[in-house]
Amino acid sequence: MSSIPARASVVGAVLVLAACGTQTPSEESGGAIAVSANDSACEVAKNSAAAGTITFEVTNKGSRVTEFYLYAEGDRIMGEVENITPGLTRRLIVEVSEGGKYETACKPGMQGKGIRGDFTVTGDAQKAVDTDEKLAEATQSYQRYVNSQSVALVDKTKEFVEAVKAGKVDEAKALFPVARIYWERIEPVAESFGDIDPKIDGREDVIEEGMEFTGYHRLEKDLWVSGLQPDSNAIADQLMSDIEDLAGRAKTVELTPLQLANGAKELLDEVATGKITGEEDRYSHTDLWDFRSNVDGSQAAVNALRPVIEERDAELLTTLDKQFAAVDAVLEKHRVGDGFKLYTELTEADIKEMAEAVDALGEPVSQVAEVVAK
Ligand SMILES: [Cu+2]
Repeated sequence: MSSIPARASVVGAVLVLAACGTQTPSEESGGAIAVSANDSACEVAKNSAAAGTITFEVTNKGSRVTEFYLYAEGDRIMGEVENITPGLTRRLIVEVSEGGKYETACKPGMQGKGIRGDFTVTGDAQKAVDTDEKLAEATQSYQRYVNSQSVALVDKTKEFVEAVKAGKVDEAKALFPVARIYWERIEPVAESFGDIDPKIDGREDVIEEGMEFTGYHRLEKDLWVSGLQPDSNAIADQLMSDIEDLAGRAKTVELTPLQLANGAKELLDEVATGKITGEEDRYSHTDLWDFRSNVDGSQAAVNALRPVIEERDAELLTTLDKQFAAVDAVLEKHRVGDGFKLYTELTEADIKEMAEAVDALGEPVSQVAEVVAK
């Protein structure tokens, strides 16, 4: 998850993700809206835009890693770019077909609610999926993926939660990374629903943000560090109901093709900031399971868009396939049986190699949104 401080700088794995600010804004979009972000300000050059495809070009002029978000009501994420390191410019392309009130946010240090600003979208626009059959098919195909993953997520989380509640610690520990596979594959979808993500996947750091520490990672801490607590069962029940809530909403979610493209990139940013650093599963060290799942989810979104990318930029598709295969090769080196080595068993060289492969994949994946918005 992304609203929680990620230790982007530990173990020397500071990743400089490829800048996509070198590309020129598409003519049709009437140019990008410049966003100047620093450690205490988030200046958005225009606070309104016509409905349709909206492009933001975010430059981090501060000293901390930042993120940029466009929110709809209820903090539903319309789009986000993460991991914007100081000096970097990155673009966010979103499709907003409904006029109304939205909010922009920069999150210096990648934490908290961020520096918010009002953003108005005027008029209404036709949805891309209503005018382009290939884009419509892409979103339907991804929708099927989300549905199948949510079904497995509910099943596996139920097994995990039952083991916790029965006090079967070893069984619960074995099920923890398995249940999370389905969660990590579709996490950007959860983020599009608003505040559900921190409840399910927040780290202990959420306490500093005034939230309760619940969900998978709270149970992870109980299982690996503190032992089951008097309220572990209640936390387990809550996790189960949050997951069921998510799965229910996932059935009817309507994603735009750009959300697929942005989600594919977000998942890789999650790998860079959360998994390669060992930050996410800090008690169990099962980060490579999450890593694998984030890459799977990213590839599923790219695969759904495949016919569109192939038609518009066949060369990009070749590069994507090559870089996904390269990440697979690096990751599979650390496979042990059905699972993976623990994060603590990796050498610095292993981590560096993984970071570089993810970095090299992030570059072409960040171009998918440009191609989809064409
Ligand atoms: Cu996560």
